[in-house]
Amino acid sequence: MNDHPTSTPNSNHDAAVVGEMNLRLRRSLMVGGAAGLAGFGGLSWLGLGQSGDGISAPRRTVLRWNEALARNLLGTGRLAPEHPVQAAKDPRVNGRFGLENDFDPRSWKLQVEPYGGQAAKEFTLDDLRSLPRVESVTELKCIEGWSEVVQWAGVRLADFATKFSLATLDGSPPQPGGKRTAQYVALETPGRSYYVGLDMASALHPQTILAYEMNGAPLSLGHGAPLRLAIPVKYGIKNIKRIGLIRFTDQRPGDYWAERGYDWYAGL
Ligand SMILES: Nc1nc2c(c(=O)[nH]1)N[C@H]1C(S)=C(S)[C@@H](COP(=O)(O)O)O[C@H]1N2
Ligand SMILES: [Mo]
Repeated sequence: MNDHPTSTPNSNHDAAVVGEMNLRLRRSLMVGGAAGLAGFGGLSWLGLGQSGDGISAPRRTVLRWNEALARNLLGTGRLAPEHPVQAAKDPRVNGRFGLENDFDPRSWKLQVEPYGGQAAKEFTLDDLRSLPRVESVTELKCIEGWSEVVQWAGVRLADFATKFSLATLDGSPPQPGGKRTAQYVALETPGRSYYVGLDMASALHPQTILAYEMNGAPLSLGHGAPLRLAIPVKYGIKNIKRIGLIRFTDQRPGDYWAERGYDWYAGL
């Protein structure tokens, strides 16, 4: 498996990537803003001004519009396109935050902090392999402008959470938006050099996979061995490699790239 480094974690790289991301974010906000205003008959509507919550009316509309868009994409039955397995290729190794340190996959265990302050749990790769295996061939889309079709194999994050009662207070199956279900999932590399936060609807999406194989082979270290996230309803930045910890929580988790100017949601 090709494993050549294409990005080095240094400040020049950081600055370049943040610059590019800010540009894209500004563009997407402009598009969102225009669409939000169009629905209200154009700029004359700007005159409506403030309402009680201190957010100006046009801005509030954009927020609502973004929420509505997210709900549409995540509504029941909305899947990211699946591709024929023949279309799958090895993506470049992109992003090595949290992969720098010496690491022995054999002594790795997945740490989990279940919802509602239940005792922390540990899982081995065999624990994960004992759950139903799913395969999915989806596009990995990097915000830097490239994408690749990749075949993933592993276990649905939803199946994992359900089987071990990780995301609800009473052991019931998790429901996004449900009263007893955690609102967010935090995922971190061992040592937390890289970390992502997910809304529950995206985390429980049927194509969101804790992956231990890529393109028919165990993950290489560069692609996140022994376990990474494949989440095709999000950009590449959320597809965290080398997961060390998963936490189910109502506190919106920190997110490496969101803290560097990029959109926290990062959905497609
Ligand atoms: N631990 C970790 N995971 C990460 C990153 C990273 O820097 N560190 N980069 C992300 C980004 S920006 C992308 S596009 C994908 C790339 O996955 P790949 O290297 O398997 O192609 O990994 C994501 N997961
Ligand atoms: Mo990326």
